[in-house]
Amino acid sequence: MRITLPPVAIAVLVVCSVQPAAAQTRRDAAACAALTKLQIPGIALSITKAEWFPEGSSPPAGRGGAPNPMKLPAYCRVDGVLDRRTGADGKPYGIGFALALPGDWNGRFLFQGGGGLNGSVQLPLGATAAGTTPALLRGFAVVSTDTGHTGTNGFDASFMQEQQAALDFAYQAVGRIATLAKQIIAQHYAKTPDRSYFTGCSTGGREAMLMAQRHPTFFDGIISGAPAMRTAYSGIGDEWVATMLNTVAPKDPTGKADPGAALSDAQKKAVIDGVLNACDANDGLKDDMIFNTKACRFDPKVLVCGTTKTDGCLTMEQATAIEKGFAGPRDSRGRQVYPGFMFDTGIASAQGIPGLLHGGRNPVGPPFSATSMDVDARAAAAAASATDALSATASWTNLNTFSTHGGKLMFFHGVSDPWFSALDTIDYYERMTKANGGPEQVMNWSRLYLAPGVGHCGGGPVALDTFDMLTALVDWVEKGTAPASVTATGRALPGRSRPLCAYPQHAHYKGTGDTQDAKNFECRN
Ligand SMILES: [Ca+2]
Repeated sequence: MRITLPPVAIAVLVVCSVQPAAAQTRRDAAACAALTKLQIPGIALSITKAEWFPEGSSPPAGRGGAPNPMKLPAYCRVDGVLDRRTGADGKPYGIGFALALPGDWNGRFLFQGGGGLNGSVQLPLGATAAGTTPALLRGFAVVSTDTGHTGTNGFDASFMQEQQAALDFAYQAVGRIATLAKQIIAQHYAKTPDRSYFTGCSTGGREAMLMAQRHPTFFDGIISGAPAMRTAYSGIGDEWVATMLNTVAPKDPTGKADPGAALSDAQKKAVIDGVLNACDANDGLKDDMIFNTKACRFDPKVLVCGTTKTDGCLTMEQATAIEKGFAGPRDSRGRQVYPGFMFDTGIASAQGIPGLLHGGRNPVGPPFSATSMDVDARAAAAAASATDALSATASWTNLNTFSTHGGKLMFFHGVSDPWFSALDTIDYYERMTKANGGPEQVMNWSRLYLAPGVGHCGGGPVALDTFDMLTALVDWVEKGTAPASVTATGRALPGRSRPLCAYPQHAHYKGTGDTQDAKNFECRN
């Protein structure tokens, strides 16, 4: 029997077939499923899963999940392993990754850098320096990777004993996953990405630098936050501050320092008040935020107890310990082994990795309890560290292929970061600037933004740690609009906004207008 559709039904069918939303969703869900069979010639690739999530799904919270509750757009999540193998230690290895392919793709690719020692595949979202709208929600295709090993937590270093796994973490995996992700994107959308971006903080910030340094044409725009660029040396810098404070901490009967007890809460508060007293107003406004870091000079000795002892006053020994600790370690020839740390409002923070005034705290291990340090021996060990030699990004400064290719590179660093000193990132930025033709040239493609009060990649009691650097980067890459400043807000200070200015400039209050509003501040030298 022949069925003849009435004209109305035909019209409806035609309308349905050109409805972009419905057609798009169906096509993407089917295309998503097809990715399970994806093979790329010459690559040992296993796709373990390709799952379609309709619009409105909630990502998991917690470690590796979303930073805030949010609804995701429709997307395809592809999970896979590159180079699955049995390691020299008999354990299974491979470079795990997850790639989020939005149903409504904006033509851009974003690589989400890792954290700590990696070892797990985090939710591919692209939330770093993206303000309140992660890249996936904007329509970017986003990839994340474990960089070649699985760890029991973010700091499981056992993989370092396996040669290829160590190489993968040090520098190899990110480049390979970048290439692979672009290939999968090209297969899925039948089109290569128009633009490629990389964002990351800490280890992700180091990986961001790796990309600019070792794969100068892979990415058009890169954001590197608080880069873990030479951990053998930052470890010395962290322990140095703790060691100096331990010299004035109470000791147990065996003479061992009680880590973290060097200063009372009242003394920590007195130090913060003293820092604010010396430095807060230098940016034109007393607002508990120190933007003019260059002009900040604080001498802890001003807090030494006088004839009338107050709760927060310091002994001369305590003041000296703080001063020496923050000045950073020097070897016996007087050479600075790691820069010191800046005096800022977050140095007594109890959030996340505790601030430096907490003394014995160690970002990744048991508290430091030593009361002395052989800086020469430690510096020699750092210089001999093969891991540091292979993974560090502090030395390489020639980025002329990257910049000639049109690449833009933005750095950010919290001034109160207790793990990696913002001064070390400033030092790299200045060396890199010098090596690439000076500030006038380099400001055309690379800028550094310091975030006062902000701890390691975020947090802090007086911090504006939410900023949309990703939009600024995209505009710089795609429209040529260089970002003089990026506006920052934060949950710690509702209603307040400030510009983060490109180093060496800082945000300065203009003298009139609402002191909460970023528009009443300007970038000054
Ligand atoms: Ca201020």
